[in-house]
Amino acid sequence: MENAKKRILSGIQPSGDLTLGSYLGAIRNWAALSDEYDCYYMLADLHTLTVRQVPAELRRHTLMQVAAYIACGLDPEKNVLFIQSHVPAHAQLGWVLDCYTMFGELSRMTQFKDKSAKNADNINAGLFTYPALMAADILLYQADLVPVGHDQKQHVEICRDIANRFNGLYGDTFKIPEPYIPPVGARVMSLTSPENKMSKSDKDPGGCVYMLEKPEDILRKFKKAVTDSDACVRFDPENKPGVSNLMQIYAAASGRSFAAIEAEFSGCGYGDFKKAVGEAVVELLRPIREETERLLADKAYLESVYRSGAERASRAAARTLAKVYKKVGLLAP
Ligand code: ATP
Ligand code: LTN
Repeated sequence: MENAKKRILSGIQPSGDLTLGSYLGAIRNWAALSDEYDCYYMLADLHTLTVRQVPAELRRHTLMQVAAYIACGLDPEKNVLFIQSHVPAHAQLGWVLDCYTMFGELSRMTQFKDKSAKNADNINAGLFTYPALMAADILLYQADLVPVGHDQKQHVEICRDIANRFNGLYGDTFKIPEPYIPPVGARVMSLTSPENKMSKSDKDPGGCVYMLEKPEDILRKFKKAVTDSDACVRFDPENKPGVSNLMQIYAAASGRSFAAIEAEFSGCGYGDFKKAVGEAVVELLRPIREETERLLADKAYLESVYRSGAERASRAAARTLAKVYKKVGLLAP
């Protein structure tokens, strides 16, 4: 067998500055998987075009995200790090899969409903067919596992449905992937509106902690985080969403259990608790920020990483695309 390791693919859109949610919900878990699996981690830049981007900002975010991936511990030798638009097979398979994805199933996607409500003046076809392109991302690499946060589970499920439909029509073509949702950090919520996910495109930057943010700004945001009026540090997401979110963040940043956190702050006000969470996050992010800044000063190195990533990814993707083109009856060039 060519490669006995199971394969992983995942990606993040370079649609803004990465957040604590991107780190705890995604990248940190990716790094932990790189020894055991054959990993492909991409920057989903084509997906960002579903929402209007400022071109120069998109370029800046993309480069910064390459640096951040490496700074978070993704070794470019052990992992294939690449930019989606550098591997044309994504757009090519995306088109084919558009034709095997139903209007009805796309209409049920929560992210489509959320994003069309937020961008009512730009409900474009790409926003609607987004999951078919994401399915192409995954299926091109015959991925076994797709590590994502909770909000992306539905997209992995539709990817499985599309793959099963295609396999049913043409025989075994795609590996059916499984979502992999990490137990800790799968849902980091906004600090100002804890019922919403912390999201890099959030209009309220106060709710969001950015991975490259200065320590004093991080501490200030935690100080202002929304809690409740009962002054008791207890895990109860239903009735105490703000405090429970802070506990999840603290648990993920410090490795402490919820019971240990409750004991540590029993009888204290929220002030001490928020300060401790803020400080733990500052220490968690400090080495990442410093390393990202160092890498951003070395553009030639970053370029060599994403170029070699695109070459390696293209080789794997080309095999699946050729198989699909042949199966659907496109004449070989
Ligand atoms: P956007 O605001 O552009 O939609 P986002 O910040 O919500 O972006 P994505 O790029 O959609 O983040 O997500 C990248 C990965 O990180 C996905 O696997 C997603 O599930 C995970 N992720 C993002 N935000 C969080 C969060 N707040 N908690 C846990 N996981 C998250
Ligand atoms: N839709 C994802 C980003 C994404 C992705 C993927 C994740 C694009 N393609 C393939 C996993 C696998 C998002 O918005 N977070």
